[in-house]
Amino acid sequence: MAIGKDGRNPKKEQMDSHLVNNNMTNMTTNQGVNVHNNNNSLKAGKRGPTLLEDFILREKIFHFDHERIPERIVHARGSGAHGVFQVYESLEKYTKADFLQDPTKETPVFVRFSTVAGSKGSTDMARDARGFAVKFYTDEGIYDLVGNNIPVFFIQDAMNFPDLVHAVKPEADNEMPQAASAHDTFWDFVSLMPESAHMIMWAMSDRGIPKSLRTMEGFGVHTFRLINKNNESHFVKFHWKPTLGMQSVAWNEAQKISGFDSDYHRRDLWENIEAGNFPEWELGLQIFTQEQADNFSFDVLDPTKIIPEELVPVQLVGKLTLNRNPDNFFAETEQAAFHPGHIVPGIEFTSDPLLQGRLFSYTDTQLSRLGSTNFHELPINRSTAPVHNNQRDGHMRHDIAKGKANYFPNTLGGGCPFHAMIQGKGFDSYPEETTESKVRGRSDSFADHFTQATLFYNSQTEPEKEHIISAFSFELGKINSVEIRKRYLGILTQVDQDLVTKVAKNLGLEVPSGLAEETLFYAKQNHADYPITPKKPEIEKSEALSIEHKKVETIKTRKIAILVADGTCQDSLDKITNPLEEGGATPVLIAPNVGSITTKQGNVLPIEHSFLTESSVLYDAMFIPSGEKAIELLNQEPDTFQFINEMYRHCKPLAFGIGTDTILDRTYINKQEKDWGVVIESKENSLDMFLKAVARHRNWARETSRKVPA
Ligand code: HDE
Repeated sequence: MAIGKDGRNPKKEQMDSHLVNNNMTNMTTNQGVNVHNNNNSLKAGKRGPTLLEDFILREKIFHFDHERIPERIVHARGSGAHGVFQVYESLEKYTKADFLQDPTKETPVFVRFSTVAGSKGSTDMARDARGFAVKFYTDEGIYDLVGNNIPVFFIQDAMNFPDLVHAVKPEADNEMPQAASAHDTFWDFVSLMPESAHMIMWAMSDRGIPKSLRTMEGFGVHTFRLINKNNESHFVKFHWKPTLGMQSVAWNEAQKISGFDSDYHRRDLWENIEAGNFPEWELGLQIFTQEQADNFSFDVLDPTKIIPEELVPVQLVGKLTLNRNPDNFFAETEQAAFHPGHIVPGIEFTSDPLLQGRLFSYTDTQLSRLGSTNFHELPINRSTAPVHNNQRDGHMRHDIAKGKANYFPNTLGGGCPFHAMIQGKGFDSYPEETTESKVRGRSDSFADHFTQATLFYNSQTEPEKEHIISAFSFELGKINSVEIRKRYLGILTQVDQDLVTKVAKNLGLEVPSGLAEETLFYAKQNHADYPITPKKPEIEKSEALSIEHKKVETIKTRKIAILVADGTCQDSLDKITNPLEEGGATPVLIAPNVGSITTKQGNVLPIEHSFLTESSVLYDAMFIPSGEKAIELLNQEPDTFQFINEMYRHCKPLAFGIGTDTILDRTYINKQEKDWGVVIESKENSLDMFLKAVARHRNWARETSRKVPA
């Protein structure tokens, strides 16, 4: 059933059977009646009233009136793609899950990425966590790994989820702001919930503004279990590691991208898949035992904690490749229904109280969104493994169940469908012991809220720390309540002294002596002895937590703006664009206007992008080729300087061909300063220097050494 050696993809075949192609067809009503005039309604005379009997008009308007369904309450804004997953080696030692056994087997997948807080039409570039939901169509049924790009969560118990979401969504009275956490209700809530401190550190870091969906990590967040054939259990944390490494943008850039192209991430994903640059992630597992878990300084059931990679290394066990865009956004991406409770034999839950709450929510929410308990029959949600049971009827039932016997046990249906009786088949829950009394409360092993927030901060490079300081200063600076600002500074006093001092300075406030009274009041409701003395952490720093430390230097799929005009020198242009293309980057010509330019050598080059339609923030690097006339023309364009200065401000590589000094001298760039990201063509190795700079990408040092306005 999974993709076989013959290349057949059962999920694609299943979906293809629902495709509708209008090519060379007559227009019909939904009842299949041919329509001969789709422009005019039926009237009593050409200037008379429309007739109620016009069933063609009525049907068309009726359908249109109901085209919208409710958007997801969270993760409304999303983009999806199809692909495959393949394991490197059998994981039978740990799990009996069929799709993790055979390295020759490809399992079809559908992945949906999302922001969390914004509405369906909101910007991709909000500072937010990103959803990373993977649906595996396995031979044993659907497995959904519904994760985020941040490995921890704001809260520890599902009970707080509706409050968290109410607080971060636009405010209740005026529905502002859209897709942003920089407002009073959010910071009011998190300032009273110190358990959110660790996740807030991640959200305020560059992880909150990924460059693309292709360059972010994914995490299952909770601790899950893997169960093998002998019914032995190991704990597991799931990771997705992008093969292009992680990349993020600068906050000033993110805000501008939102204006220039609010579909920035969606477009990037779509265009790269269309171009054959298939995004890839390796599946990473942190596998550990009960004994290891018992000895950690934190509780593995607490979703606000990571397991540092130094304690349990991430084993890379397989690859996810996205290789096909959906045919129809609504039918596939919008109607996809994920659920952490969709598991297959060999993978199980733990008692993480956040996960337990999720197990109710995800089926329930599909009812208000998709309108029927039969949402599993929609093509994107259908299992490729056969489905047989006695669940029947309901709105929009598609399957036509044969026979009389719709109950179990029965004899009239020959006892079918049977229990899966063959040993090892069928889902059988791991017999975890549960002996404690019922209690509405929280374990004190969840009470250390700051050690890992500090670990995260300590693990960042200096520029990354500066970005976190700026992000807090921006977000807290945007809120109206000074009381809330002060209260949040109280939380930061527990994370890092330098961090709180710098943020307080930016807010014009004193550093408080510790947690605010209100914070303590609420925290004590969960832990009477709050704040507790934390256990000594195993490590103080983890390089895996820093994007800069883990970045992969590559020019693959980078977009390079080439500023050209009539008279651009073709040789100078080719010298850069050819090696860029060979390395997998995309050079894009940008000129004062669209249409075409004529090069110095007389070639006519088509121009699809101008300063009017493009902005520097949509590109990774830029180059201005030689050519006297072109340089003169570009010198007359104020946008040339806006483009260069902004590129420079966002710490990206810039290269200048011979003779471009008259442009360079009018920018904020100082030619005398040493900067590996500014390459002025003069030496033999300029090309190599530029390619290397594009691969290294951001010279964050500029943010402190040479601040420029743009
Ligand atoms: Fe979700 N979450 N969530 N969540 N979540 C939804 O389900 C919920 C949580 C995540 O692309 C909803 O179908 C509760 C953690 C993703 O369609 C809803 C709690 C993580 C997506 C819901 C959490 C996630 C959702 C809204 C706390 C990371 C988008 C629409 C108890 C591991 C999936 C929907 C997609 C979507 C509930 C916490 C990830 C309402 C109650 C932690 C990626 O059911």
